[in-house]
Amino acid sequence: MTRRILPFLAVLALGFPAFSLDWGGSLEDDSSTNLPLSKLSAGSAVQTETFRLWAIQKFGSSASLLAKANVSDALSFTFPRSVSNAVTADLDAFVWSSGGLAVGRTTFRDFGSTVLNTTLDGIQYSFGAHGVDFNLAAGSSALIFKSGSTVVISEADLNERTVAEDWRKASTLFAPKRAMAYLEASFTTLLPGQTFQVAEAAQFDLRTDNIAKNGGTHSHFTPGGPTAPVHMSYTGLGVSGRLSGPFYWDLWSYLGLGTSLTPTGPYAQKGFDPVTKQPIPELMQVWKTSYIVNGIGNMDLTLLLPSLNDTIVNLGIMVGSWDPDGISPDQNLPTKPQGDKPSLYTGYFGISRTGSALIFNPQPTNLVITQLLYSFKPLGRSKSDWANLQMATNCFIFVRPTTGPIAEAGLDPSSSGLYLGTELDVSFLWRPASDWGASFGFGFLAPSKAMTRGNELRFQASLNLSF
Ligand SMILES: [Ca+2]
Repeated sequence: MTRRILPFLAVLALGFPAFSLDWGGSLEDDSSTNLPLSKLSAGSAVQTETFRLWAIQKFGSSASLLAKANVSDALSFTFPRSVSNAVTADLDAFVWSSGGLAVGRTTFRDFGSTVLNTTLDGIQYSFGAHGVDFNLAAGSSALIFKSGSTVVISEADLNERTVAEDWRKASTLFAPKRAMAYLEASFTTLLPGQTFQVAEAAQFDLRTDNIAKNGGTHSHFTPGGPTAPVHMSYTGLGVSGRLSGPFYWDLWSYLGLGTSLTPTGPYAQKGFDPVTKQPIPELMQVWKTSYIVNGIGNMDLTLLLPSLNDTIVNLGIMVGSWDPDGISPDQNLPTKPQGDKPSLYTGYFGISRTGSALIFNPQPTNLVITQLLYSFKPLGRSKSDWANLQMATNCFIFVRPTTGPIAEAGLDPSSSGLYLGTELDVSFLWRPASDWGASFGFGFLAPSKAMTRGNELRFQASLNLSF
């Protein structure tokens, strides 16, 4: 619900004139409890309070400036009695838009919302010509807080996340800087009811400090040395639309090509010679250019029955490519055996990370994730506020196409099982009025014997108040 009466404080904070400014906010309490059933004492709980504020200022008939910010406090409990607290704040949007042009901070998404789905500062422009809709975007992650960034590609991204944020030290707040670009063309008139899409998404590592260079030396034993840059380009194709009657489909895939560096050549085990008692000198390895070829494919079949209590049934299958040696560019591991030939990386990773299950959310690397969703409004015909209670059941089945590793801990390395587990999530969402809503959900994960983790249960409840 929006408010047009503007309190004095918000005028000061945002500096906008009071007329034609719309603003609102929300307070959300979210509690979740994770319980490994074989060892309840290893359970954990998180209670998060999030305060969101948004404002939109209109200029004339088509231009507007939108600002969105959030402050969040997460209180984590690990049984039996360890408590930690983390406060984060972020500017989620600050974007001026007019017609098809948007300039500023906003969400950048590819047509499958999987390879690229993150907040960036930049420019987006969409326009249509001769039955083709174009969407062009370019942005930078240089000023995005790492706490809110979904981009984890290189070793530098992982290292940055281990550095505690300190508000007095700007360098600890931001994720490694990157430039990203996205081009998309949608053809809507080739076949009736069908949209064909081609897209190109790219990201370039723009770090200058502590970055490895082709031919540079690498010490296997000294941490904190230069790490490899990762540059990627993804080319996508998609088709979506109505198949027949209430049946819809959405099919897309991406081929990723990129470059990185791998430490190559032999290195001595650092230590002492047992005979001479002298330290064995470390042989430095040499960084060499290495290549990345990966891919992801997705198919969704959807049944939409709005007249039958808003029933939605969706079958989704996502497949991500794998790597026979399981090494990814974020590890910067030397070639095995320690030869001169740099690694070829073939496991899937996107520009941003993805996930949708409540408990088990591995990146789709060396995985086939099958998802069956059934959603409806059980009391949809009721005349009361309960009419918009929505229930959604999600079943996920995780299978790896090869016996190699996946992009998630908890796999038994000695197991050759391909089936990894099933998760069932059930959620209820109720928004009786525009200014408040509540949700409750639970998930049950049953991993297979190929996983070292046992059955897990998770509960999640949230209450949202809008003003
Ligand atoms: Ca490889």
